[in-house]
Amino acid sequence: MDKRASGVEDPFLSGSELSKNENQKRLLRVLRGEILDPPPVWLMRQAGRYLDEYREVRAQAGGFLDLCYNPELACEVTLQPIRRFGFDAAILFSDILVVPHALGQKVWFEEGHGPRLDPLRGVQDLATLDPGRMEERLQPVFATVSLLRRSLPPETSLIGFAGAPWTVASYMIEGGSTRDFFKAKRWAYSDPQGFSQLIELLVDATSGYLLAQIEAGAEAIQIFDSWAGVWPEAEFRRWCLAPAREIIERVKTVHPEVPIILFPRGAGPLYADVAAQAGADALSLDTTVPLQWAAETLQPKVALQGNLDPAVLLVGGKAQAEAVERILSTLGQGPFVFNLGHGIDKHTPPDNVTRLVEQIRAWRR
Ligand code: 1CP
Repeated sequence: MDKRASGVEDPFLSGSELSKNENQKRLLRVLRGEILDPPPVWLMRQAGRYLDEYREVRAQAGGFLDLCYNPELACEVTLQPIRRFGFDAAILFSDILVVPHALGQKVWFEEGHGPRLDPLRGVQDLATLDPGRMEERLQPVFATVSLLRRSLPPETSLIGFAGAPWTVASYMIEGGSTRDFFKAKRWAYSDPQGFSQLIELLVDATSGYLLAQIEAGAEAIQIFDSWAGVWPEAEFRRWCLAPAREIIERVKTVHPEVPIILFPRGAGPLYADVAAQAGADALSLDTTVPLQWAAETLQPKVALQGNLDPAVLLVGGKAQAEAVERILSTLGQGPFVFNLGHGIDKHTPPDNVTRLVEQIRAWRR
């Protein structure tokens, strides 16, 4: 039987029987190309400040990086949204910026300002990075992953993640968040050879980091290229698509069984090239990607994930129910994971998330 057309789950398997075989976990089944009815659901940034219980642990941890490097507390905040909402997947609690931090760059988080880094100014600063000690510095993250594998409900998949080279490089060069990416782009346009050394260093670091997460127990991987959408086509292919393809190939060479989700946010029509060329099992769609186009152009090649506007969750009610139904009725006909088009906002009322999960679980094709 064509696995893409297999439809509704076997009604004779109870939840506990399903969980005996982890190949039966609902997220993993969809990432391998099955259509599930209703689709699995998790939300980007599902652990975070919109939850009172997160804010409590966050205050207890000290700094944000202290939370990322404390396996017990990082495990606890990863589990909070699973307990509250029963999502089909948990995503490791960490941040994309632990990679530059573990490479030896100074990284800190300022209340109200987001991330800060001591910026790289050019190719001469690459010598200040120390990839040799990265894995050792990231041991607490791998400890969190193992702890999570032992703590999660048997039906919940564990997603590991990393930032894509371009997105991580942008923070390393800009020294924090930016609107225009001019420092990073100036480097890339004026010294593409030097810039490609940084990207290659990050391809190596990220591949190793993801493989170590898998070895610690991550069952699926998401690569976040949150700022992919700021480049013209040629630079998108060179600095976003090619490095993602390289990382995916390296991870798949060692662990072909672990599905990989790629989030090239803002790629627009280039999502089609990413679907055809990156080697990812699934693409996470940002909020602007047209649903029917994605269903026709992308979904025959890869599973899709997305793409509710996080702002809709601020509002709830009828606006939310209608937006969710549009996504389900279009993308739910193929291999699909319900998610947002970007991270959840800290002002989101948790009750709207409860309604969201109820609506998805009640939906049938
Ligand atoms: O004070 C706090 O509690 C800090 C808020 C916060 C949180 C909850 C930050 C700082 N990072 C995180 C966790 C996080 N970040 C997770 C794991 C939790 C989960 O998803 O449940 C993940 C997957 C990320 C990934 C991340 N960090 C991305 C890619 C996804 C995206 O949203 O685009 C990016 C760009 C970052 C950088 C970063 N770290 C933190 C902030 C506020 C930012 C974004 C800054 C910016 O917009 O430029």
